Parts: sequence; structure tokens; C-alpha cells
Amino acid sequence: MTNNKNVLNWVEEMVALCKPDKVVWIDGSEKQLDEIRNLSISTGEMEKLNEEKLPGCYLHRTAENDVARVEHRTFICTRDEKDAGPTNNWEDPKVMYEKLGKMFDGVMKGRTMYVIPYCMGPIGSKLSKVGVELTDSTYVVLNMAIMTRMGQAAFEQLGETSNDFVRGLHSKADIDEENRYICHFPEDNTIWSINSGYGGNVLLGKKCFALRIASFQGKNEGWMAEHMLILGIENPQGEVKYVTAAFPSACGKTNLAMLIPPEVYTEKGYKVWTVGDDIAWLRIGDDGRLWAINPEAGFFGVAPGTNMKSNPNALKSTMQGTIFTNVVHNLDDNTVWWEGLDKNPPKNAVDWKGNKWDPESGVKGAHPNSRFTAPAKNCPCVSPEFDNPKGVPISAIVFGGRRAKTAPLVYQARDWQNGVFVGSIMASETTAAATGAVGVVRRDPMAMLPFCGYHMGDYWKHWLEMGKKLGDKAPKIFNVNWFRTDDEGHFIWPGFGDNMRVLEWIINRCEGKADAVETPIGYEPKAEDINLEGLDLSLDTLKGLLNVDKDLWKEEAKGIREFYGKFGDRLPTEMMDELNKLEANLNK
Ligand code: GTP
Ligand code: SPV
Ligand code: MN
Repeated sequence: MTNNKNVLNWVEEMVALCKPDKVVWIDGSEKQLDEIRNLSISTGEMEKLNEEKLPGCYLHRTAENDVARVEHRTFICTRDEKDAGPTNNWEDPKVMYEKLGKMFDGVMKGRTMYVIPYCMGPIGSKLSKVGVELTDSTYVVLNMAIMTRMGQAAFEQLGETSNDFVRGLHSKADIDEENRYICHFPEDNTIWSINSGYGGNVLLGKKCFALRIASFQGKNEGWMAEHMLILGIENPQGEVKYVTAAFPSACGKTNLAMLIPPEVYTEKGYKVWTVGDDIAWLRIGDDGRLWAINPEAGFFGVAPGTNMKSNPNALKSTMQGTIFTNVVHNLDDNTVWWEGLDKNPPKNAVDWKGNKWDPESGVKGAHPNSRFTAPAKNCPCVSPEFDNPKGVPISAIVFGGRRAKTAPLVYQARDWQNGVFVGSIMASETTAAATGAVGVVRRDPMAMLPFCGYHMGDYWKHWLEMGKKLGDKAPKIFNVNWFRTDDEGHFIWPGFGDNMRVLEWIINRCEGKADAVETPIGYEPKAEDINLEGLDLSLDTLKGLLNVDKDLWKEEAKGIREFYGKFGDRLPTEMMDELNKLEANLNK
């Protein structure tokens, strides 16, 4: 499939290490994929779902101990420990290669190694990058076929002589938790993953390459890889403005990216277009503005809570050619179900663990981090610019997280430097997307805590430098929080489609069309400037959502100071200046 010696030599080396019985090169053809689908069915790896109701769809269950990303087993292996920074696990690359080398030695005996060439970003784009993943999992092959531009075209994108491709090696091995490793060697463009079969740990084009390795490449090459959705907002005049938004895992990116505006907007002609739902690669274009591409070709979305009301576009995206992982299997009609899909859980069903499931039992049928892998082209609101090799120009960058208190519904940073500060102090309640406790507030700068492939202090410095290059063409920066709760713990803001009301203010701010009031943390909308038409929410409640509680924020500032302490002399002085300014504002 390729004459590229760099690829051929590396594959040969890895074959010698893993010793598979057979090596299959994935060309991306439907014929070959069909063979792999059939093989997956015969091994029990996949179950074919109802062809009439869910054409081309499959169900997969992972091992019970293998249902989410494992941050404590994820490593950044730079030669100098300091370059990984205080927020990453680190190991010496030599030590890690040796340790994992022993585990990979002969691991594919009796198995097949699949060689998956894939392109992150549109084929033909200067912004795209190529990876090759070697894996013994057919589930990985079939997911990569949805999530990336996979096959022969990727080798054509790479060319015959280039060495600029990411070398990914994965084996399911024994799904042994104690020996699970997700290791990145950013200085060698290399990823080694062993003993897992769960999405974020094994679809190496996604978090491992497109965020951890790519963020490192971006710092060196002058661009950015971010945990951001990309959406376009079309106004009644037909003009489209693009926004990126960084929220931590399971905090609403897919939902915001596919938002359907409330009727008061749609009847005027507003529309939202999805460019991406999880990852953005951003570069400064010839015109000096910031441009974004989505390196992915599909959505690896959270299933629970997805329904015809919350996110019809996501649900429609899953109606064909989709792989469902760890959801409920409805045996009556061979379809799938999850909590929050509808009010009729199937009576004759199997849960995510593969056991007979009784909906009355009070036990969840789908895992909270159960997922769908759906082709982006299925999405009814996929942007016409989705495959544009140039990407889309960005007007606003939005940060956000899950905060029951403290963070207001929306505020705008005073300028780029203040915006980098706002991103750096993000905090959010943990979710089921990673193993460990759920609902604990932790700092998650730019939603990149688990995904930054180098020292977070250097990462902020890179953000500040990008801002200097962008100058007055820089996107405006905002922060949102859809998750403030009342005393009973209910979300106050309706969220989902109604988030359009906040996006409208954001776009208006970018165009100089909306007013703002100054608060200690930044600019906020005047409550009257958020359109509440058609919504059962009082102006007073909205004012409450916008309230900045100085005492809570003083506590917050203490927490930030402590967090910043971790970064030592790699914390840019600008960030400390911003923190001092915040404290001064709060004490005024
Ligand atoms: P990853 O794929 O893990 O990166 O997650 P994500 O950021 O794309 O999150 P997603 O959109 O899948 O949403 C995760 C959960 O948050 C789902 O259960 C949603 O129902 C819920 N959610 C999303 N948007 C909102 C919102 O505006 N308000 C409320 N209350 N919940 C929301
Ligand atoms: C996330 O956890 O942010 C995801 C899912 O998007 S995973 O691919 O598992 O990282
Ligand atoms: Mn994500």
C-alpha cells in the first residue's frame, strides 16, 4: 500500500516485536471493512443490530474493568521529566519502552495485526496530519474507520518519503487493569497503549494523537490542538460566525455543537452548523485570523441523556453505520437503549455487562460512559465546511465547565491575556468519562488537564504567544456555565437548545452589537440583553445566574493561587499578574 520506507521499516520492527500470526493492511475499502465486520460478529466482538431499524449498526461491550479513560495510567514520556510538567504522569522513555517492550513481546502470537493508516483532518489539507495505528482489535479498526479518514488516502497524504507520521501501537492483550498503560513519547511521535479496549485509550488518533501529541507539535510548530467543539451560527442574513468551545469530558460539547435553537430563533432563520464536537486544530491563516479544522470524521459521543428532545441531531447521527458501546441491548427488536433515551426501557433486555436486565431493578442498564461512534456525515446539521481544507475562521473561544455554584452563566474576558487566565482557572466536577470519583470539583485548565502533552506552564505561554501573533484579530474569549444548581440540586438554566440565547450575546459582543457590565471577573451581559422570549425563566432568576458571589470568588482565588504554585518558574508572570488583578478587584 505504500513505498514509504519510514512506515515499512517501523511496521517491520513492530511485527518482529509483537509476533502476530498475520498482518493485514487496512485499505479503507467497504469490501475489506465488511470482512472485518463479519469476523467481529463471528468472534463475538460485535453484535449486528436490526438492519431495518439501525442499518449498518453494531453493538459492542467492553470488559467490565475497561469502560473509560484511565488518567492514572496515562503517561507523557519526555526525556526530561520537567517537560511533562506537574499535571502529567511521567516516566523516562527508555524505562517505559523497555517495560512495555517486554509486555508487547509476542503479545500478538495467535492474533492478527491490523495496520491502520489514517489522516486527522481533511485529505489534502495542509493542516492535516497522518498516523498509523497497529492493533490486534477489530473493534479499533471499525471505530477508526468512522472516526478518521482511514485507508489508502492517508498514505497518499503522507507521501513516499515523509517521516512525519505518528506511530501508534496498541494491543488489547489481557485487559489487565494493573498493567494497563497509555504512553506517549512526544519527542518520537509515538504512542504505545496496552491492556485496554476502551475508546479514549485505544482509538489512538483521538485523544492520544489529536490532543496529547498534537498539542506538543503545535507548541513547536506554532499552532494549537484543543479539546474544543467547533460550531457555526448562521443569522437570518445567511452570515455564519464560528465559535469554538472547550468543556471538560461529558460537560456538553457534543450537545452544544449540534444545538437546535429555540423557535424564537428558528422562525427568524437562525441555524447552527456542526464542524466538530470534541477536538479543534487551530492555526493563524494568511489573513491573520485564527482558523480551525476538526481533525476527526466522526463523533464518539456520550449515549446516556441523548434523546429526541436534548439532542435530536446526535440521535439521528446514530441511526446508521454506528457502533454502540456498553449500552442496553433490546432483545425484542434487536435495537439499543440507554438511560435518558425515552421513558420506555425494554423489558426483554441485556445490560452493558451482558447480563439479563430488569429495568425495575434500580440498576442502570447502560454504563454512564456508554458511547456511540457515529459518522459525522450522518449529522443533519453537519457544516458544509466540514471537509474544507482551509477550515473555518473563529470569532469566539468559549470555556466552560460544570460548577454548581461560583461560575456565572456567562462572562467575557477583558482581553486575550485575561482570557488565557480565565481558561487556566477552569474547574469542573469530574464525570464518568474517566475512571475515579464523579462529581468532585477539580482544576481543568482549558479542559486540557488530561490531554496536554507537555508542561502546562509552557502551554499557557504558548497561548499567550498565539495571542500576541493574532493581535487585534484574536477571537474574543468567554466563559459559560450551564450547570448552576438551586438548593435542591436542580439545574437552574434550561441548557441545551436554550444555550443559543447565550451564544447570541457572545456573537453580538464579537460584533460590537451588545453592551456589557464590568464585574470583578470580567464583562457580563445586562440581564435584559439575554433573550428570554418563549422561556419560562424570570429576569430575577437570570440575574441570580449572572451573580458573582465575592466570598465564593475569594475562596476560588485562594484555590487558584495554590494550583498555580505547582508550576514554579514555568508559570508565565502574566498569569500571576492576572490573579493579582482578580484579587484586587474582589477586595475593592
Ligand atoms: P466528551 O465526549 O466526553 O468530551 O463529552 P461532551 O463534552 O461532548 O459532553 P456531551 O455533550 O456528551 O454531554 C454530556 C452530558 O451533559 C450529557 O448527559 C448531557 O445530557 C449533559 N448536558 C449537555 N449539555 C447540557 C446543558 O446545556 N445542560 C445540562 N443540564 N446538561 C447538559
Ligand atoms: C472524553 O473523555 O473527553 C471523550 C471520550 O471525548 S474519550 O475518547 O474516551 O476520551
Ligand atoms: Mn472529549
